[in-house]
Amino acid sequence: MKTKQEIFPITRRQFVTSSAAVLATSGFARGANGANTVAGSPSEQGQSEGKTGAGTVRGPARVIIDTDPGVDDALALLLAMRSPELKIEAITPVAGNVPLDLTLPNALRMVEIAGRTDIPVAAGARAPLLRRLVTATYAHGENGLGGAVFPEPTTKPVATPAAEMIRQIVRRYPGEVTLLTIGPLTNIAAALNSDPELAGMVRGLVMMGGSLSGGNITPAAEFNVYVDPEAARIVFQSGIPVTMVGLDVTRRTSLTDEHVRRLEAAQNAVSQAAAKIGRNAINHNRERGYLVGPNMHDSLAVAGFLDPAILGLQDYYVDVETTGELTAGETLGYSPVAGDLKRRPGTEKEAAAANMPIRGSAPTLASTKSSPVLRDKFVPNTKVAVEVDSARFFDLLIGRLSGSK
Ligand SMILES: [Ca+2]
Repeated sequence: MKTKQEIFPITRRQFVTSSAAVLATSGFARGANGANTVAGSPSEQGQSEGKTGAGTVRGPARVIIDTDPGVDDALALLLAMRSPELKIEAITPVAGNVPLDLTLPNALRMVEIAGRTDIPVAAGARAPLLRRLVTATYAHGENGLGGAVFPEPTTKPVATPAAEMIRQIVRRYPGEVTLLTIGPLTNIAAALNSDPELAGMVRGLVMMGGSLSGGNITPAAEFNVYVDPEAARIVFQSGIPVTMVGLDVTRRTSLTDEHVRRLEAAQNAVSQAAAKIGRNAINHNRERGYLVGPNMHDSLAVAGFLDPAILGLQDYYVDVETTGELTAGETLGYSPVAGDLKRRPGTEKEAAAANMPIRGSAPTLASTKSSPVLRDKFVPNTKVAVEVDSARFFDLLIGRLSGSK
């Protein structure tokens, strides 16, 4: 297993020094496979080994945030805009939780609330690549913000469409830009489709999306991947180093009344807005009788990027079911160290090389394929978040939003 820090451009040292908070070394256990790398070396190594040879990146990490606000998107955007470790090159709303006619103004509202109208907001796709849009108003309310009402934004989006904006920014800074994707992956897939060389220039992609432990819109699929499974598949198969922050960890990030009280107590615009959205979302969930949530899925992906100690990661080969009648959007994770074909410690490498084929469905009689084997050996394409330090996450989220960290 490789460790998470390699994929994160922000080193621990940068994080600690750029944060007002003094962060104690995480004491939380990493589990049996838990390679919790000591602060410093791996991430700094990863930093200097940028895959395009762009060299060591100094200062804030360049990111593009692709988003469908969305209750948890709104808080994730506010968190990101309050984080000096990030240089947000653009925000690119996409249709998802609610239609683009709402996600776009909601993103602009967040930019205005955070006083960050310097960040370009570029309108993205109105619909998935091949499917009709399915929204999640059941979870996010009709306006996407849990019913929390804010004034119409006066800021306008830039003229460039999102996919083209993503393409231009990645090309401007080859090897430097990390895509933080917290919505369906339509915009990213469109950008990759428009430029075959683009994937090789992206530093990494940290997504909120997917699950190896069941879905939240169908028993199989997590919402973001469900909405546009074809786009997600393009991303997983693109060669971009992907970090998947899925339901396996995000369902352990339930926002509580106490969190909202702490936000309400802080007297600043970001904190007050976050509290209002959080309060509405909690009430929305209560009224509908949900047992859990609202989970701060998207904020966890951003926070895990800011502070790698929040997540424990494991290497997987991940692919997406796109043709299932009941299962489209399911993410499948193959690994020689997980599941029923798990190998003895020390033998994973041989297993991966020799006898861990990536296997799909058995061929049908009508099919021209004769074998179910898709790949004859295990090659990881994704680091999947399998562990989370929820307390550390909420310390960062509430701390940043309330202005105390
Ligand atoms: Ca989202």
